[in-house]
Amino acid sequence: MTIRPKQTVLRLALAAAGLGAGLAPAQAAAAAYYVAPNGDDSAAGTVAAPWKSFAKAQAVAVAGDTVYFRGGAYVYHGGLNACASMTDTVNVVTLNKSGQAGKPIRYWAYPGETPVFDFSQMKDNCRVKGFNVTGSWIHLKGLEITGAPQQPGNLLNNESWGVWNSGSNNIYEFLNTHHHMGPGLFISNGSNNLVLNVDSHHNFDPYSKSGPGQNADGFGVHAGANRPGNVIRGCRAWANTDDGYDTINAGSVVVIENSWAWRHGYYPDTTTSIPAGNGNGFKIGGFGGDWEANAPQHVTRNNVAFNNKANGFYANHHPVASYFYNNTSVGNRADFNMLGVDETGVAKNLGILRNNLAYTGTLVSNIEGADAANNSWQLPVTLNSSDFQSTATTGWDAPRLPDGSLPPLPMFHLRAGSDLLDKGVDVGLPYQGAAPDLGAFEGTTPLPLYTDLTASMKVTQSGLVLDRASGQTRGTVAFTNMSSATVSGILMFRLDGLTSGVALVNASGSEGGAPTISVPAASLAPGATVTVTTLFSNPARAGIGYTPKFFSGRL
Ligand SMILES: [Ca+2]
Ligand SMILES: [Ca+2]
Ligand SMILES: [Ca+2]
Repeated sequence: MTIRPKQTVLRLALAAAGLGAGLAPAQAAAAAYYVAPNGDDSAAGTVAAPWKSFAKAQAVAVAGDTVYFRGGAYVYHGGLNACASMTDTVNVVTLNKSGQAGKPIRYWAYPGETPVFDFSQMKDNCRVKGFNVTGSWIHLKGLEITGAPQQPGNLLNNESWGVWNSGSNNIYEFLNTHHHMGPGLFISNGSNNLVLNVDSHHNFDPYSKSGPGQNADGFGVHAGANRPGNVIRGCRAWANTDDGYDTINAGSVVVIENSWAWRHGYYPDTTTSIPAGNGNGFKIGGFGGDWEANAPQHVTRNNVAFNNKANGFYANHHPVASYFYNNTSVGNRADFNMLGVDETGVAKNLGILRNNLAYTGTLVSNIEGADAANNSWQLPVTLNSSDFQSTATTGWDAPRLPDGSLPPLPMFHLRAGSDLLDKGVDVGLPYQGAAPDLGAFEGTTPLPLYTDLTASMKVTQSGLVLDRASGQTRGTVAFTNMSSATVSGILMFRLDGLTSGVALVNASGSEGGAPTISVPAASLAPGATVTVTTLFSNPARAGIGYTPKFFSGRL
């Protein structure tokens, strides 16, 4: 039997007296509204009586407000407008109402739940924008977005889009955008947009007129001149048929950092090349081979690309040298390809490369003449698997941490004793020790590879008891191994989504904002139980809720 614990709230029978005393005088408080798949747009929009549609939420919410979407499927069968022709575009969720500076309109997943916006059932016979964000100061967080379709038999268009943006100052955070017939997230225009901790994967446009797979990038940023400040950070792109990240035709600087890209240019989840799919991890700039004046020097740093069909990092005929700092590129056809173009349209190698690490595959291509120094291929270092804590190319799609940040994985982190340590030069990025290391990850702190074994555990939580003397609340959580295999390694209990204001007093560590407790057992045989004590401080006397997760880690 497998028991998967859900969010559990253990409520204490505490008097609510005193709550609210001492609050500041009434001010124009931001409102919170709620939407649920089984809601009703004529309801009050409260947690008890949620609305049903995004459109209703947008009609009511104003700058500073937050709309929470409950978990479950929001399935769309048509767009807001009809296809005027087979080459028209229909929008499904249009966000055209802006927030204000410091007061965005937030459309967030309800804590601990996953709302899924599913466009795959649409039959509109033209292009589709799943999310059409034309407003500004909008913050989307925690949403899963999938299935923006093309229609079989209509080969008159190129891509549809999962999320399409033309506004500014928007935040796209902790989204999972996937299985679109076109890019997962596409910044067509606008400035100062932040794409933070977003996953974009398995996007494949089979019915594009330019060829199947030619247009499905994980992320595209293509805003024109005078559109500064677009940033991609902490993102992952994989198994998209075209490129992972693409900034072709971007007329302003795009910063891409702390992001990963793998397995582009193939039919998703295969190593079968899709001929029209370009297959670069990071395609940085370019204007279709043309030289253009005032081209931006993009910034690409602390990223990882591996096992892409074409290049890990590619200058794509860009007219000026972009910055490539502290990237790790492994097993690509060229790990770094700096093919640029000069004013006369002749190929010229362009790029400013420092502290990059290229390992296996073709290390460099079109590098002669580029401004490259202190990269692994230029230094008297010896690269082999013993430089790394792990060279695994699977497991990179591990679940994100509760706050949306990337999972801490050991892959391509350096091992103590590696000759790649401190071999870099100072490029203004933080570093440890005498000098920056080569590659995307600084330092040698060992990272366990954790496996989530929660599904194998029966979890039994006791009631919580308040100790009036200490003011602390005590409980126990018992984990019973329901699988037929012994569980061993570094056993860890993580409390995801702990109620705000509540602290775990006896935490032994934390990950991504979630406290952890070391499980007091070296192994757990089938049927065996281990009991962990929890101790909370709860000054606001809220109900204490969290999702228990059980992990086994290996160094
Ligand atoms: Ca592309
Ligand atoms: Ca070495
Ligand atoms: Ca260092």
